[in-house]
Amino acid sequence: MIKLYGFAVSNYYNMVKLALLEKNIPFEEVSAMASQDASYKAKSPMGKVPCIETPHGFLSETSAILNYLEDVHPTPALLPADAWARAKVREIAHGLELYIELQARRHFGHVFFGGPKSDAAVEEVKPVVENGLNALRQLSSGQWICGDQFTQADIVAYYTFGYAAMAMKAVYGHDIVAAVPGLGDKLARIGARATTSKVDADQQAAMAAFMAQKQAGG
Ligand SMILES: N[C@@H](CCC(=O)N[C@@H](CS)C(=O)NCC(=O)O)C(=O)O
Repeated sequence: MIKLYGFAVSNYYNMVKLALLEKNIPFEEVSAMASQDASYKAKSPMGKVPCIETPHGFLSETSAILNYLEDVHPTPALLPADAWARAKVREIAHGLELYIELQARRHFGHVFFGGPKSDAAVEEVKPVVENGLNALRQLSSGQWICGDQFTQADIVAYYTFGYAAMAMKAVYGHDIVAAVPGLGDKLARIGARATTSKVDADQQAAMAAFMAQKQAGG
């Protein structure tokens, strides 16, 4: 059985978890924190969360994991059958990661963990995210993020905007969901799925436990 390493507060972890649930793949969750320890890096070479353990060995990087799951469990499909349509899903998902998630993430330390605000990040992040939002506005069509099929693009979008929207609002007062027409409805549609509700409930419980531990000085 596949083992999913990480923790439920992590948005990347939740992308993989949602894909596993959507595909009805049995899996076991193994609690693990991101770490530069050699023992964890043997599993996830950059020390990041998540990674999965498969019969073949360990695999890290969320997009690689999503595509592996698609290859070994093609149904229910999270990518369209047509090669061009698959590429368009990946185009959106990759853009979301590079130009929205990784940019907004530069503010996470400050917004979520009370760390210092970086002047360089304040200046540099906004224009890249604006470009990312313009790209999404241009590429997204249909009732889901990429067309009329629920795909990897929905999974990546949902767990990208969850934290990125909070961070961008906190730093710039900018509502990046409202900035893309129809995006709020699409995210609500994704969030209403039974699978997503399960992942979100686990995320909220993990977040509450994390905050309680922090307040207790842990
Ligand atoms: N490129 C990685 C990013 C994963 C990532 O950044 N995970 C966060 C937790 S949400 C993490 O491990 N952060 C700790 C670190 O960057 O050292 C992926 O696609 O899986």
